[in-house]
Parts: sequence; C-alpha cells; structure tokens
Amino acid sequence: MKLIIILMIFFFVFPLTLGELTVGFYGFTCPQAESIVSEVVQSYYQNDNTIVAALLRLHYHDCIVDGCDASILIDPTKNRTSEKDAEANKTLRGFDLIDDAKSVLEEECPETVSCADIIAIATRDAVALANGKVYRVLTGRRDGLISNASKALLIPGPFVNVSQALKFFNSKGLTLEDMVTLIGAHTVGCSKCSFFQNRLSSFNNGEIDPTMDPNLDAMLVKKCGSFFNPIGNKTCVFLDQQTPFEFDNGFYNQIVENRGILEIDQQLALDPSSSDLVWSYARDNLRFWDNFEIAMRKMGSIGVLVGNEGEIRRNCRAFNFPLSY
Ligand code: HEM
Ligand SMILES: *[C@@H]1O[C@H](CO)[C@@H](O)[C@H](O)[C@H]1NC(C)=O
Ligand SMILES: *[C@@H]1O[C@H](CO)[C@@H](O)[C@H](O)[C@H]1NC(C)=O
Ligand SMILES: *[C@@H]1O[C@H](CO)[C@@H](O)[C@H](O)[C@H]1NC(C)=O
Ligand SMILES: *[C@@H]1O[C@H](CO)[C@@H](O)[C@H](O)[C@H]1NC(C)=O
Ligand SMILES: CC(=O)N[C@H]1CO[C@H](CO)[C@@H](O)[C@@H]1O
Repeated sequence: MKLIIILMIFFFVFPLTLGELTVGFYGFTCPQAESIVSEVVQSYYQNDNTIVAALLRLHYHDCIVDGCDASILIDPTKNRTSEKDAEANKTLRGFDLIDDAKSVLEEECPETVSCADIIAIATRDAVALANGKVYRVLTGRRDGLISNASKALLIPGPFVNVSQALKFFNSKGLTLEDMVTLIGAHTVGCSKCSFFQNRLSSFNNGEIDPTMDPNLDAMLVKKCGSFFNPIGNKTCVFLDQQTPFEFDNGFYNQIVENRGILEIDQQLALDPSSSDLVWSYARDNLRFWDNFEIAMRKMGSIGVLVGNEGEIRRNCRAFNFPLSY
C-alpha cells in the first residue's frame, strides 16, 4: 500500500512521457507531419543539394546554443536581438525550408508541430538524401521563448583546440566521442576562406601550417589567398574535398591525410585524445554511421522543452506573443 502511494506520487511528480522525446510523437495528432517535412526537403534538395549541410549546421547551432528549441530561427526585431545577430553564426542557412514546411503544417495540423521538431526531422531526411544512414528521429520538442544573441557567441569557433572545444561540448552533456562523431557532419558542406586563411602560405608572407598537406595549401591559396593577402571572400571551400555531397566517412579520410580545412578539423586527427577514434572512422564507415545516429539523438535532446513548456510557434521566425519578450 505504502509502495503504491509512493509510486503514485512518483508518477504524479514525474509523468512518464513528459521528460522524454519519442519516435513518432505526432502519430495521432498529425500523422502526416514527417512526410510533409520530407517532401519539402526533397524539393529543396532537387534544386540545391547543399541544403543537407545547411540543415545539419542549423540543427547543431540550435541545439548547442541553449537547447533544441528553435531559438536559432527567431528574427531580431527593433527592440530585441536574437541568436541570428551573433557574428559568423550569420552564415547559417536553411531558414526558408523550415518556413515552407511550417506553412504547410499550419494548414494541415494547426499549432501542432514545433519548429524545433521540424529542424530535427528535416535534418534526418537531408542526411538520408545524401546517401547517409536513415535513422529514426526523436520528436516531441516544443519551441523556446528566448533567443539570446550573447549565448550564440559562446559557440566554439574553428581556431579552438580539441580540449577547448571539448569543454564546451561537455558543458552540454556531450562526450569526446560524441564531439568527434558529430563533427563528421563536416563531410558535407563548405567553409568561407576567412575561417582558415590564417593557415595558408602565400608568396610574400606567412608560412604554411605544418599540419597541412602542401598540395592542399597550394590549391587553397589559389582560391583564398592568405591571411595577409586575402582574396575570394565569397568563396566556399568543401570541408571534405573528396565527396562533398555524400554523407560518408570521407571527412575522416581527409583529416588523417593532413587535408583538413579548418584547424579544429585537422586537430581532431592529431590530438592524442581523439586520433584513435578518427582513424577508426576513417577505416569503418558503418561504425561512423551507427555512432552518428546515437550522437545525433543525444545532441537532439539537449535542453529540450516538453509537455507544456514553451509553445508551438505559428511562425518559426517569431514568438507567438512577442510582447512578452
Ligand atoms: C567544435 C565544433 C565545430 C566547429 C568549430 C565548427 C566550425 C565550422 C565552421 C567555421 C564552418 C564554416 C562556416 C561557414 O563558412 O559559413 C562550419 C561549417 C559546417 N559545420 Fe561545423 N563546426 C563544429 C561542429 C559541427 C557540428 C557538431 C556539426 C553538425 C552536427 C557541424 C556541421 C557543419 C556543417 C554541415 C557545415 C557546412 C555548412 C554549409 O555548407 O552551409 N559542425 N563549421
Ligand atoms: C518593443 O517593446 C515595446 C515595449 O515593450 C512594445 O510596446 C513594442 O510593441 C515592441 N515593438 C516590437 C516591434 O516588438
Ligand atoms: C543571455 O545570455 C547571457 C550569457 O549566458 C546571460 O548573461 C544573459 O543573462 C542572457 N540574457 C537573457 C535575457 O536571458
Ligand atoms: C588549448 O588552448 C587553451 C587555451 O588557449 C590552452 O590553455 C591549452 O594549453 C591548449 N591545449 C593544448 C593541448 O594545446
Ligand atoms: C570582401 O568583403 C569585404 C566586406 O565584406 C568587402 O568590403 C570587400 O570589398 C570584399 N573584397 C573582395 C575582394 O571581394
Ligand atoms: C561557430 C562559429 O563560427 N561561432 C562564432 C559565433 O560568433 C562569435 C563572435 O564573432 C565567434 O567568436 C564564434 O567563433
């Protein structure tokens, strides 16, 4: 009897599903939710396969800043900044796709599917289209009520070393293994020259970063110049030079050959704490895929709002009640 009362109190205080994301959260409330998102992703992908990279990076930034709550989507207003104001984080893309998916969903299932879940579902679909692993995505997130520009500034940039980057990932509950695995997303997408120009040699000044393959340096100097003599500030260089549109372990194969573009990417292969895992992914694509699914699930659960927390935004770019913020 006593036990039953204790159990009842336990379930009252911690309702079983509340704290948890689930597969197929919209199964009853909007069964077509995932296929609607999937169709929008496919139509974007047909015109522009770089959408895969855009969505992966968007999902990462959304989750890593202060939880997967679509705070990354909020537009700044006259009297309020938002995460979008953070520098470099200004190169995020994919917002139009989320808007398109949201507007179809609002017609079919009004105020039901969160923007935070749309990002997660769309990212899963994008990875699948890039011939990556088709994984089951967890849903049930709700949208946040805060978008804080200064928090977005704390995301590690490409010049940090492995232990600095790890400190930040640890603070979000992610391990070294999660970090090494998630950065494997750099197997798709590109970087502006300014994020690695300091590593490049050029005619009059600067020395090549000794960790960079000189052939890669020569190629990059043609595209980007050097730190002291930059050119091509619109150029975007593939982070995986071999197969930039395939979601595979190509990124790891590049960095073990000293062909990493970003400093942090190259350091992952060289730092003793991460190099074994990098080499194992370079040899074993399936191991990378399996761990990527696990790590994405962890990343996708950071700081999520569930139950009655937050809201279901009607427009992903604005809070439902803007006056409250
Ligand atoms: C310490 C961790 C990380 C650092 C320092 C970092 C840094 C960067 C930088 C500087 C760029 C180039 C951005 C630009 O030129 O616009 C980039 C691109 C990208 N990052 Fe990361 N990143 C990190 C982790 C991650 C993670 C965990 C993911 C995903 C799970 C991710 C996904 C991407 C993707 C897909 C791109 C290409 C974006 C595009 O082509 O539009 N990154 N990253
Ligand atoms: C800015 O804040 C003021 C005071 O809280 C509010 O009255 C006004 O509507 C806000 N403007 C916008 C564009 O959100
Ligand atoms: C925004 O984030 C910064 C840094 O974490 C914090 O100091 C500040 O209080 C936050 N502002 C709001 C409005 O939450
Ligand atoms: C990483 O960077 C931090 C801060 O700059 C520094 O204190 C630390 O010694 C560096 N670690 C390694 C292994 O280089
Ligand atoms: C590079 O970008 C800066 C600022 O964005 C601009 O002023 C400059 O003209 C650009 N340089 C070239 C060569 O495009
Ligand atoms: C990931 C990334 O590029 N983060 C940047 C966000 O903006 C701040 C401020 O400019 C940079 O320091 C970060 O590197």
